[in-house]
Amino acid sequence: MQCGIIGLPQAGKTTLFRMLTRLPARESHSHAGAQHIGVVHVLDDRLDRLAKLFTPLKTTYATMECVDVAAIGKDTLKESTYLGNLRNMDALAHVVRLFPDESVPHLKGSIDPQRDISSVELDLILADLGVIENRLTKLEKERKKIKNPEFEKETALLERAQKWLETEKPLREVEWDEEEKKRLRGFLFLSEKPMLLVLNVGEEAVGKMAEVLQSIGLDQLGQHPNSRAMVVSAKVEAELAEMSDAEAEEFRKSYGLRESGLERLTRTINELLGRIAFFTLGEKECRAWSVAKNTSAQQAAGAIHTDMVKHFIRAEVIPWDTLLEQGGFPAARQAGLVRLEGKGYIVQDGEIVHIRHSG
Ligand SMILES: Nc1nc2c(ncn2[C@@H]2O[C@H](COP(=O)(O)OP(=O)(O)O)[C@@H](O)[C@H]2O)c(=O)[nH]1
Ligand SMILES: [Mg+2]
Repeated sequence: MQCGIIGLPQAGKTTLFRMLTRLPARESHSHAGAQHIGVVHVLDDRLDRLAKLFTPLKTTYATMECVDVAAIGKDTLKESTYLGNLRNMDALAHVVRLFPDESVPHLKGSIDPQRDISSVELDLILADLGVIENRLTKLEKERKKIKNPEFEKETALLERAQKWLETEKPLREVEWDEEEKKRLRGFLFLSEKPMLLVLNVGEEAVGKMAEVLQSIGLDQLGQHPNSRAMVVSAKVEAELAEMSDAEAEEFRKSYGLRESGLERLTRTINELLGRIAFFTLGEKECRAWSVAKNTSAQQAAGAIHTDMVKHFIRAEVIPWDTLLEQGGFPAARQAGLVRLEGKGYIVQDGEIVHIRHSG
């Protein structure tokens, strides 16, 4: 899973990236193709609580990759490496500047989140329109040479997408059927990717999600498909990342925050991408695994180790909170709360799944 951090210059992308990956400061981008890739741990309170029962040697969170791409703009969008990097992302996180700070100049001279959101969105839309135009031109030539119903279908679909984009709306808002989705997948359209708006606010607005969203007319965003928004102060989060856990928690409470920015961001992206987590627990390692929704027990075994798919016998399954209530496996087994499931069982978010396998 890869999430690309995009946005205008000086919006706080690199600050956010460093906070997420806990990497020290590094020099800025030399050219538009350059990007920093970092591994982000998907912190999970459920796993922390389970680990307390098992006191394992190691606790391993699921991970995702975040990529700090260069600032988006007319020039960068013409570079094929830059576009290629963006196209390969599973989701995009757009860092929007809301923090006022005289010492940090804004590219467009003023703080106007709605303008910046539309502007970045428009860049994505224009890049997609370019792809569609090229393909339609080629298709037209092909259609003159040979008759193929596939070409007709593709043309109709692309023309529909084109019309939509020309109204300056992103493709992620269109409801496609399964066949259309399949056809579109190969184009890696930028405006089709799930989008998280990361509203980077000043210290005074931390913890005021509803007010901030309302002030910029985004309170309806929750109803848009494939989009989410979160309010964060990259600067405050960067400070929090430097503190001890106890200190950070105290500090966070004073802002009325329950979770760190890292937790909120990874959780929201997983929601956007339809990912769930299951756990494996032992004395050596307690671990969270990230899989797509509707993953079967057998496929889940494959996430752990490819050999386990072939040798899958059954899975022992119990929800994380049930196991916690029981205080461990022996009691849970005795109470008959550990289920045995076959290979077709669909794993649910937060379940502990132990695979029984041969060989
Ligand atoms: N006051 C304030 N400054 C910030 C915040 N986030 C980033 N900055 C500053 O804004 C400047 C640009 O940040 P950076 O992360 O490099 O932006 P990028 O160009 O989007 O990667 C840096 O000087 C940061 O210290 C914030 O939340 N509050
Ligand atoms: Mg940067």
